[in-house]
Amino acid sequence: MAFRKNVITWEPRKERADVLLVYPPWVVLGFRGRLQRMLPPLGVLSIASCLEEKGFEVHVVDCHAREIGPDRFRSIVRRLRPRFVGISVLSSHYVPANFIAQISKEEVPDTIVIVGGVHSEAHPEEMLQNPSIDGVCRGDGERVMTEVVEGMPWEKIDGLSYRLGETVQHNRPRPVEMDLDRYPLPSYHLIDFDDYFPPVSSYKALPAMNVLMTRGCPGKCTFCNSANTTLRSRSVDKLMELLKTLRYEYGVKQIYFYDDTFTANRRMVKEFCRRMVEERVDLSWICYVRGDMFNEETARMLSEAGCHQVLIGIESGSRTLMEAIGKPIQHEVYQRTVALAHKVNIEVRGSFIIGHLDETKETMEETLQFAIDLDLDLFQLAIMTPYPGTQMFKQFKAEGRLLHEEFSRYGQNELVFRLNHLSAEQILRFERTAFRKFYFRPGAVIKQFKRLRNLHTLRDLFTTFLIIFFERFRKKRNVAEWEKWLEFDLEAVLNKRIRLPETPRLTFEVRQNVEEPVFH
Ligand code: B12
Ligand code: SF4
Repeated sequence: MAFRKNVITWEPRKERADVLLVYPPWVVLGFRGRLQRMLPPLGVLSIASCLEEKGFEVHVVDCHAREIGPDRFRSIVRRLRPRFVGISVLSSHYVPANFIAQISKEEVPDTIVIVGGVHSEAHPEEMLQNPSIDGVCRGDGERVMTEVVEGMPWEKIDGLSYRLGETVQHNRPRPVEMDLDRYPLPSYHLIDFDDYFPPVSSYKALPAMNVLMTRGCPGKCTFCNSANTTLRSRSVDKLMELLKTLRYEYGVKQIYFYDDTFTANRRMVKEFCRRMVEERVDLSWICYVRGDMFNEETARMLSEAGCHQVLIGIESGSRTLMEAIGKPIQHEVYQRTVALAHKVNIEVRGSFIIGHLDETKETMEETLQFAIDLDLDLFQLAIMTPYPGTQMFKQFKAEGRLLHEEFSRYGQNELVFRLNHLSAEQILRFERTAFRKFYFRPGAVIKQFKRLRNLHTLRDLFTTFLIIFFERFRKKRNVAEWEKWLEFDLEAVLNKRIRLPETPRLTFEVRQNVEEPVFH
């Protein structure tokens, strides 16, 4: 059976393209970054589909996945001459995103540049200090971007921030869209599936693609942008339609659910799993779950419907530290969850964080020991990073704990704030040895060999080994061109007369259903 293959040319169909949507590169990769591979940016594809529904010509450039440097990006903009450029910004994209805006304006001076995404909406004033950025979208971008491109007067666009002289105008917040079916399905046809690959050890079959059923999370974790954001979802009907398109038109065999907490809405999960079984959609899939949102019934349903791995943010082995970050889930709950998953042949990837404010040598050892005792299949370790938009960022900034605000270095592989008891060196040293201690135990080695299913998993295992032991592996790429993204002298272009707010903003202020607008 021949499946659909998208061919991306970046040639405008008319004299100039209507919209260019850009996903910036995340350049500071470091040790863990080299293990991280990407699936498409779903926010960008969702905005694209809303614009296409209105008849606009949209192009997507994923600088990260395609490893596009500034020179190549410049030539793409020159060719497309877009009327509008939209840029998605996470904190780690901060410098390249500003550079992308500047290149776009240099090449097409009359283009309108809008940015969105969790970093921009937490720091709209900072983004608007760059004269090449015209507007900031706060919250979902589907409607905001469409209204901008349709030419609606800016003062009428809810959720938009922009410059008025040297002040920043924040329009009213846009009510959170509760029914995600009101957004068309993402425009997967705008990307080349060959550019994407799921993370190491996260798939059973290939090709793989990512999908969202819900957005938002009821959790209250102080380090997470999704904390307290309103949970909303697509209908199971629409989700099934999407999965069948990916399976039977594109030949996708593996799905990676990007929902913050896939099992948060039990009723939907039940309905979805029932439909997967009844309609015999042969896809294997994985999802994120919260340790305390998983019971025996859920485990069984997920497994029958094709789920073969769950990723759980366990975070720490220390109860005190867990309480401090707003995730007071007991050890016993995690033990039960892992056992339930294993009982139905679902693998568990446990994700942990070290470098908590009150971390000590003992608590780091507790964390590693807890991971080992849980008998996890896969182990992930990150260094605590307070991201803009989180409670933790707000608190640490107020306490003067942040060592710097160079957001390109907020990649969870270095320490960016002052701890109470340990130095950065102590954290990094522990991080290096933790991987070896976890994976090079006889039980863990046997587990990894048992996981080998095909050439891909063998290659994954080999790559991981090289990185853990030699830290030498580097993807083939034009490194010099790629690293040029960070050479941009952002400070030189920023207009510092635009004042920044005294208190940092929180993500849930824009992603939570609130009666009173918070942004005025
Ligand atoms: C899946 C996921 C991943 C995947 C894939 C990421 C990807 N590029 O899609 C993987 C595992 C690879 C990953 C990696 C990382 N991730 Co991640 N990830 C997520 C997660 C759980 C879902 C992303 C998603 O698909 N969201 C759903 C879409 C629909 O929402 P969205 O992207 O925000 O887009 C909407 C709006 O923001 C807005 N919008 C976005 N862009 C634009 C552009 C314009 C023009 C407009 C108008 C609007 C707009 O409109 C969109 C549609 O409504 C989010 C949490 C979350 N819920 O978003 C964390 C999250 C984005 N990740 C985060 C982090 C920190 C990282 C890493 C740095 C971690 C690390 N060191 O490994 C890397 C960075 C990778 C990178 N640079 O892309 C943080 C970002 C924090 C921050 N302030 O930057 C988040 C928010 C989680 C958290 N800690 O709270 N991640
Ligand atoms: S860490 Fe997980 S559970 Fe906590 S708020 Fe974020 S997505 Fe929700």
